[in-house]
Amino acid sequence: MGLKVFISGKLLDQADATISVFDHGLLYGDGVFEGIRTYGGKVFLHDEHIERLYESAKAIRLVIPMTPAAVKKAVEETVAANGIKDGYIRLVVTRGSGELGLDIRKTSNPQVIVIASTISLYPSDTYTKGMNLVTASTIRNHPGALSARIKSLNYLNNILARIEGTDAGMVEALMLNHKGEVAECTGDNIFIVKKGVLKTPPADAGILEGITRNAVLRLARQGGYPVEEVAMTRHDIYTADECFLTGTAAEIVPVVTLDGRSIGDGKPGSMTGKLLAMFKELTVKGSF
Ligand code: PXG
Repeated sequence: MGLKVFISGKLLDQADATISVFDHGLLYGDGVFEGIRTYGGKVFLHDEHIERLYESAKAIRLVIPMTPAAVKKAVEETVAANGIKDGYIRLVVTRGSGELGLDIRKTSNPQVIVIASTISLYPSDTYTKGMNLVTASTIRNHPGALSARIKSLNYLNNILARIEGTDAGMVEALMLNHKGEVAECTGDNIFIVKKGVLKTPPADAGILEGITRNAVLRLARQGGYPVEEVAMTRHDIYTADECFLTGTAAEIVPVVTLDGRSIGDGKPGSMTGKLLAMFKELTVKGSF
């Protein structure tokens, strides 16, 4: 049996869902993607993900050969064809196949791929007890070399940092930017709470501007909580009252230690809990 996978206009059996070894998505990591969740069969913050996909594609001069509305429909059809309720979607657009060489003019047929499946969360005690983090020595890509705001198929920067986290026995790792400031984790954005103010690094700190991050900022502002997008150092995290990560897969996960320093009272914080409750309500609604 297996899954039905959408590739460039067709829903194929998983075994038949293949692309060329000459696709530059494989040869050079040349392409863009989105990781999206479904709750109760509804695609969560669908428009936001589609918008970011097209912005990433624009930044790398990749013309997606479908309209945003058609991509949205393909995602919904793939979710329905697989009977996915609470699941995870991987939406990928590759550069297409071409000659061996970097020239994008010698490629054709960008492939639009939709995989609808499930995702394994962090262990459940991560959510109740909180997560431990270490800072990776691998810094985030210099924004002048490759903007972290592009969700590209080349994740080696993040993978190298994640390996350091894994070696330290952790499920995530903190990444700094080229200025030594806090950027984000390898697949999650980071927030702190200090004296009642919710803080997260700004979009220009060399981070992926996460959809979950933006949703949490919006929920906090709607709830009347003071919010700051501000540069921060590890010292700010060590001395914060609360810390948590956000991401499509992670949702909202409390962080209780960084580099062996206990954050706040070393337990998941109350503002983190409140934001998680608001976020859960939003997942039921499906959009703002
Ligand atoms: N930073 C980075 C580097 C990411 O890759 C986030 C932040 C959070 O962004 P969103 O938009 O998800 O709130 C991400 C997202 C996976 C996987 O398969 C990775 C992400 C999301 C979903 C699945 O490992 N990263």
